[in-house]
Amino acid sequence: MSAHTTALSRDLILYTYFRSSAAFRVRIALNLKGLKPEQRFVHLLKHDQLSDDYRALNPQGTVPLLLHNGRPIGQSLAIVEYLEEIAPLPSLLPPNPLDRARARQIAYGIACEIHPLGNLRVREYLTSTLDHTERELAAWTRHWIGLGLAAVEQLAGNGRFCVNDTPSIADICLIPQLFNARRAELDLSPFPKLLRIEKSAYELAAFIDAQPKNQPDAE
Ligand SMILES: N[C@@H](CCC(=O)N[C@@H](CS)C(=O)NCC(=O)O)C(=O)O
Repeated sequence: MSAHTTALSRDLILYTYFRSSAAFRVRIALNLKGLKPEQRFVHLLKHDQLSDDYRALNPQGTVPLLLHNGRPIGQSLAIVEYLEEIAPLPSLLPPNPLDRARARQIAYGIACEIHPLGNLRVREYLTSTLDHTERELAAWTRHWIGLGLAAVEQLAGNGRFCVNDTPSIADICLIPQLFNARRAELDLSPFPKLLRIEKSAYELAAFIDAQPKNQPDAE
């Protein structure tokens, strides 16, 4: 860690949950930038995210949340873009504007189109309020992840990562979404490019160390 990242890390606190794929994104970004904030754990299944104390920090009641000198920032992609501004290197956005746009297109496609449909509160509403069965829930989950990943398979390039050969915001979103896809037992064989990118990602400590199973609150 450089003197800058050591000093900056001391000012940061990450609210996280090991299995949260949105928090997984931020953990990858922090690792790529060499930042090691204090972590505070929000147990989603115990609904810690809905407590008054937590909602006072993040009215959206979701993880991740980053505190910088006590100032809260919610939404994983807002956090990643903030990290990019306060610790620009290595950049998580490709240098070429068209490549940047593609990286953002993939990232938003995952974070805005795929992920929300499988979120805990959506799942709880489907089963508890609308009385859908676990089987229907599994079909719902696989349907939306599969549809979204099919588009990402088309959008990804032929390099080691989604856009060229360097990890970007696109890979930061893709790798956690593939983790969710595996949990949902989705067949990933129709997505050879995505599997190749996943292999490249897990050659890097930044991605390995951010995995749910490697978190202190993992169960
Ligand atoms: N778009 C948000 C999504 C955050 C989010 O939904 N996080 C999930 C965990 S992956 C969560 O906290 N869910 C709590 C709930 O649904 O009650 C982001 O990117 O930060």
